[in-house]
Amino acid sequence: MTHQPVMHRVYIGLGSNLDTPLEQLQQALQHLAQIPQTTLKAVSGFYGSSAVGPGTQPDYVNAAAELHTQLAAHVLLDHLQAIEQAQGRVRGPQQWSPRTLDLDLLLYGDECIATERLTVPHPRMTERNFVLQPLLDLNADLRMPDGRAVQALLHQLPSGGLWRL
Ligand code: A4P
Ligand code: MG
Repeated sequence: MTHQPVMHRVYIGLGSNLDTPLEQLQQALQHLAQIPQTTLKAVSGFYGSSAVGPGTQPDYVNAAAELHTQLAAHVLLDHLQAIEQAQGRVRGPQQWSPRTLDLDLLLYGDECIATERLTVPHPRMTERNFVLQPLLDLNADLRMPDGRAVQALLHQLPSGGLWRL
């Protein structure tokens, strides 16, 4: 008997606000395309965004990518973190500090995951226009696992601090 591999549709949020952010994202997309058992299907537009976080920080560049993968969510997270490391991410003591590259696993099919290492959907995505707008570029009909439309969630957020590059 042959087993059909299970393919998961996954959305990744990309962000950078250090060391030529646009180039960081372009390099990250090349790395995403090389993850085993995974296909990079589509990439959103690139957006500039005002930093959410402590102190005065450089603006971010944000985007989103759609992957199709056979990897388990935690294995995919291992790959995302390896890419962050390869691109010089230094994890400071403070959350939301500036970074060369942040790769967030936003959605993994319709699954809800809550482990020590991984929370999916990403817990802050619905509060962030710099996450939701790129997702809508990829799929205007996208819904959260609980059925809420991403388009409607974006309409509820303030629209400032985000511009198309
Ligand atoms: N982790 C749990 N769930 C996930 C997930 N779904 N995807 C864990 C990725 N990682 C997940 O992340 C901390 C830990 O979260 C990881 O070890 C992983 O096991 P991190 O990347 O080391 O730390 P962080 O990114 O500083 O913290 P956090 O809380 O993930 O921050 P966010 O929510 O990612 O926010 N402003 C603008 N304009 N644009 C941005 O992109 N990004 C952030 C980071 C803040 N402000 C921003 C932006
Ligand atoms: Mg993060």
